[in-house]
Amino acid sequence: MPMSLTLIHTERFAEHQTPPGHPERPERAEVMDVVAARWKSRGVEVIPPSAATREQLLRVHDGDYLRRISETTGRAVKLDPDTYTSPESHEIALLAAGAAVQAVDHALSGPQHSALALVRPPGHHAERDRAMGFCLFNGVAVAAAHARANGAAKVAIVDYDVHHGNGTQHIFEDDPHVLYVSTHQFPYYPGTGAAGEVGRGAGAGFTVNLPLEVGAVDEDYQTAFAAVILPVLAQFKPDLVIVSAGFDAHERDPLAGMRLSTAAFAAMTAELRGVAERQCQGRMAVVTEGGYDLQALAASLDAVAETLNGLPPPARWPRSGVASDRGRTAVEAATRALSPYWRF
Ligand code: SP5
Ligand code: ZN
Repeated sequence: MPMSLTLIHTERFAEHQTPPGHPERPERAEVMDVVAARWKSRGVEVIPPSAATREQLLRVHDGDYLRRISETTGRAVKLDPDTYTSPESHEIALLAAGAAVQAVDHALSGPQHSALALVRPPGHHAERDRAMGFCLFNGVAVAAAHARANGAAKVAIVDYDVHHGNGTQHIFEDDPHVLYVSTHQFPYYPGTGAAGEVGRGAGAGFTVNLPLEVGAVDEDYQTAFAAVILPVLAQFKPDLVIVSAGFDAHERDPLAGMRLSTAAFAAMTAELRGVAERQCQGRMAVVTEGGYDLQALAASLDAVAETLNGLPPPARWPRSGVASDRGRTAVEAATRALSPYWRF
């Protein structure tokens, strides 16, 4: 069945400024503007977000932390060795988290509804009480908690940003209703995401980490999807799929050392769309995270939107032709840690 795609975006995302030379720069929002305008001209609905509410944010952040961030309004503040505010950042970060919530609302509003939120700043490093790694509010976590509060019994978050989403993992690590799955370069910033981190207490087994050695190629990610991610998602049976879509595992990205092609982002999106169609009538919300090469970001966002719009395309994994066992190594570590919880 054709899928109806909605983009959530506002040109105001460029108002969050970072210091000169910082990779998470406002030009990233200008790329998102161009992508949104292109899809709008092709008939896709583009809607501006409204700010996440205090009630929505409090599901995953501490009240004292919300106050600390709100006190940066009107000021340029260094929150962390690589996380900064400009005078507008608090307001814009509220819009970014609100956009993730709106993407989820759209996805939950009917069958075959998918949404792509084009946002900055990103969110997946933000902890309950701490800004980190360019992230102020954890928009995907806020959106997943919003979905749970609005009738989704089980939510799957898949995070293919090249960095491990420490904040998202920690916020849901004892929650069996929110599955967190991450592929990431490892060892690398922020240091978390070893295969042995599988969740805690009632959430044991509901954190799935695929730590990949630097240099991983398209085939390594395909292996991780085929051997771990798709089998776990099929057994979990989510009511909604949320994607933390970072594009910094792209071969052009200046921050990290992975070698994904643009087509691999389309393939991952197609695999996850397949999961959503089999498990939850196509309900799927994709929210941007990192991705610091502007050309790679533009091309990859386009490829993701293309994959979500209209008829389902087959997942066509590109071939790099590079011989690599990084995928197999990650799969072995993950299946060893997770075999008490899932069938592989
Ligand atoms: C969302 C996202 O992609 N965030 C990426 C954050 C990457 N940060 C790398 C930081 C590297 C070392 N940080 C120590 C700061 C010393 N100035
Ligand atoms: Zn990242």
